[in-house]
Amino acid sequence: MRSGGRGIRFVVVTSNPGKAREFEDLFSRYGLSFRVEPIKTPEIQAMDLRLIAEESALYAYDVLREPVMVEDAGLFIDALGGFPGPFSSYAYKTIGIRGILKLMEGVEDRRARFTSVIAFYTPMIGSVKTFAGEVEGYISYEPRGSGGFGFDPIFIPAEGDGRTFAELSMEEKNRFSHRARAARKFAEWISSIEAISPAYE
Ligand code: ITT
Repeated sequence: MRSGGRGIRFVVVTSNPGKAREFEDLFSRYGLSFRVEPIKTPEIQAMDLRLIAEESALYAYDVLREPVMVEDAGLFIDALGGFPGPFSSYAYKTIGIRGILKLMEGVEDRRARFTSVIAFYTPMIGSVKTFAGEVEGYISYEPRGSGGFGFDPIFIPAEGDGRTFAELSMEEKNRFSHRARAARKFAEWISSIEAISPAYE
């Protein structure tokens, strides 16, 4: 449980502890008031991360009846036509990192990007609000590093120094990751809500 003073109190709903840790670090700079609920929200089958995140937020609100924030993220690989993209969670659980590297064998074009869409909902704001973030990079030829989670050992951010996300500290990853970019937009917005509507809480 975190408590702070800015914006409205909300719940970060994610079953992924790696994500939760990154959000805690990212939001700590904003003094937001939130807690994490390790609930797995069902993900609808859709090609659009925004749509998936919106539906997950509505589901999470139905369960918790408090302001909720969820995130849907995905790894999009150019040479694979954007796969695994919205199916990243499924691909990670089934073929995993090794399977992705296998699909990339002999492929020279290693370009890829991570996308994050954060969706926030409470009935007071009317409809679900979303915030997106992206980071460009490359798929490595072998897994490297033990930090982070998911596909981090095979993703080399273009803005970095050649290390994979899993070779960076969380603080380094949080400087320019897809999640950091979406989280900063969300944090700025939710911090400002109080200013617009002081009676909001
Ligand atoms: P929740 O939906 O409960 O939040 P999840 O792990 O299923 O947890 P996503 O559907 O958003 O989350 O993520 C899809 C997959 O993409 C996830 O399983 C990871 O393997 C991968 N992924 C997402 N963000 C990542 C990141 O920052 N680094 C590495 N892999 C990531």
